[in-house]
Amino acid sequence: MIVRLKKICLLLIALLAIGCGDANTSKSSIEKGQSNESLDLSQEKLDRFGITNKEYLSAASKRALSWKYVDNDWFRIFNQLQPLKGDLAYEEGIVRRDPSAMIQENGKYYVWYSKSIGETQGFGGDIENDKVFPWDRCDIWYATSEDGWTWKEQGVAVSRGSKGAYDDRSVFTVEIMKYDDKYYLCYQAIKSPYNVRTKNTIGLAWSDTPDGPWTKSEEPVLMPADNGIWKGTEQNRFMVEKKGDFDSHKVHDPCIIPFRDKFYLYYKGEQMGEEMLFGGRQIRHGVAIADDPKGPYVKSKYNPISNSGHEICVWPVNDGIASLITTDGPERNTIQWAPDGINFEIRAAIQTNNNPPHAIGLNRTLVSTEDDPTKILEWGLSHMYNNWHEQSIMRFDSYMKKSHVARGAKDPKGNSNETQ
Ligand code: AAL
Repeated sequence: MIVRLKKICLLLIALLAIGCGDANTSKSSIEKGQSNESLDLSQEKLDRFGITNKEYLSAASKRALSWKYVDNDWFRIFNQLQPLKGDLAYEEGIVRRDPSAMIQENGKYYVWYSKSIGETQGFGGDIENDKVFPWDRCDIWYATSEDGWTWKEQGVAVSRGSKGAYDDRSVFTVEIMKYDDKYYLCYQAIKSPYNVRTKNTIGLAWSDTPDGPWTKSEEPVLMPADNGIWKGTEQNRFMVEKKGDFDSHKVHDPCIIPFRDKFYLYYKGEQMGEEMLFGGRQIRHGVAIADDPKGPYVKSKYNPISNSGHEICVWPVNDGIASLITTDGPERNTIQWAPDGINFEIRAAIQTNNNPPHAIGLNRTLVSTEDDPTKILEWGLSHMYNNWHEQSIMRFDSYMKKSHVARGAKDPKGNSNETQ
C-alpha cells in the first residue's frame, strides 16, 4: 500500500514538473513574441533605433525593426484653418461643406461642394419632411476664385433627381476629375426616405466644360455590398444578423484618379452594424476600377484597402497613389503610399497640434514630386462646423518638417537654422 502511495506521489510530482515546464515554455514564448528571423538586426539598424540587446527585443522594438519606411520626407505640419472670403465666407443658415479638389480652368480655381439650407432636425421626427443631417437635401454647387481666398459662387452644378430617382433626396460630397478635356463629378446620392438604415450610393455626372451642363448617370456607378442582414425592422443601424462586407451599408466620399490606364474610384465604406474600433468609428476604404471613366466600376478583390480613415484624400505620386488617413481607426493621422494603388504602407504620421483637416479638397494644381511627395498638401480646402446647422468651407495650409533644431543651433546638415 505504502509503495503504491509513493508511486502515485512520484507520478503527481512528475506531472506537476511537466505542467510547470509547459507553463515556462509558453511564458517564454509569449516573452519572445514573434520570431526574429525576418528582422534586420544589423548594427546600423540597432543603433538607429537605440536597441541595446538584440537578444532581448521588446514587442515595440520588433515593430520598429519591421517598419518598412523610416525616412522623413513625407512629414507635414498643418496650421489652423483660415476662413475664406466672398461668397464662401460663413453665411448664416447655410451649409457649405465637403469641397471637391480644386482645378484651374479659364485662369481661375474651380471648386464644387455640397450646399443645403436650414436647420438639421435629425431622425427623431418626420423624416419625410425634415432635414436629417446637414448633408441631407443638398445640391452640388460650384464657385470660382482667382487667388483661392475670395470666391464667387456660380450656381448649381448638379441637382437632386426627380421623385423616385436614386438621387431624389440628396446629392453631396462631390469630387472632380478632368480627363481628356472632359469633366467628371462623382458624388454621394440618397433616395428618399432617409432613415438610419438607408443605403447610400455613388452617382456620376459629366460635361465638356467645367461650367456644365452636366449629364447624370441614370443609375448609381457604385452600390454598397448586398450581403449584410438587418436584425428586425426597427430603424437601428447597429442591429444586424450579419454585418456583410466593409461597405455593406454605405459607399461614400468617392474620388476617381486616372492610374495605369484605368480609373481608380477610391471610396469610404460603412458597414451595417458598425462598431467602435480603437476609439473611433469602424471605417475603411476601398477601390473600384474601370476601363472607362463612366464605368462599369468593379470593386477590387483586395478591399478593404485601409483599416482606418474617413474622407478620401488621395493623389498620384512616385508612380503610385498616396492617401491621407484621418479621423478613425488605429492608423488615423498617417500618410500612406501604395505603388499599385492598393497595398498601402505608412510613410508619415501627422503631428496633432492641429489634426489634419477633415474632408480635404486637394489643390490639384500643386504637383507632388519625388523630392516633395506631399507638396499637394501645401494649401487647399477643408470645412468646419460652425455648429450642427451651419458649416463653411475653409482654407488649410501645411509645411514640410524634416528636422527638429533649437533656435540658433545647426541642422543635421550643419546649416544654422534661424527659423525654428
Ligand atoms: C462626411 C463624409 C460623407 C458623409 C458625411 C458627408 O464625413 O464621410 O459626406 O456622408 O460626412
